[in-house]
Amino acid sequence: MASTQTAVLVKPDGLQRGLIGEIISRFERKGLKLVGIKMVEMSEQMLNKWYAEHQDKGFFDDLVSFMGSRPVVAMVWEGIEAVPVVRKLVGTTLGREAEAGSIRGDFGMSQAFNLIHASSSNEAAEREINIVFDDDELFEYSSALECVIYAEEERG
Ligand code: 3AN
Repeated sequence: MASTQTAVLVKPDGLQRGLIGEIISRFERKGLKLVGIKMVEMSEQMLNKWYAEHQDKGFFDDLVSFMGSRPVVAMVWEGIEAVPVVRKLVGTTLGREAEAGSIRGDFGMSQAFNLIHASSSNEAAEREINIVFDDDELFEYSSALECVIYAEEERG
């Protein structure tokens, strides 16, 4: 099975809450592979592209101004079915209803301040990765752990 990539942003509230290490650690422990990471202040132009599907929603202006208010930590994680795996680890949008054990379920109470963004599809992941990362900021490397994380037939 082929590995795919997904984009994650630890939002300004996640940074303020000191959750960067906790979040990275959860993805590492799951068996996902980190292939890109950087701290970035998202410009209005980047955010308009990033949240294009929400531009008609009432919360759009607040969302863009919140996401641009402080830096975010952007990451690209890789693995088999990385998009749904990461969405599951992140939990549903509203923190106070998110499943216990998920990042939002364990650390969040809010809908607007829900700590983290994760791509919702492979197409969204490709688009989002291109907004934040240049090609030379993404890394291909072999992971020493891969042979114990996946069975041989899964690695293909
Ligand atoms: P998710 O991040 O779970 O995929 P989306 O795509 O529905 O959620 O929403 C994108 C972002 O917009 C959310 N992460 C959240 O910060 C914000 N948002 C969604 N719904 C609301 C709302 N009703 N009020 C304020 N902010 C919202």
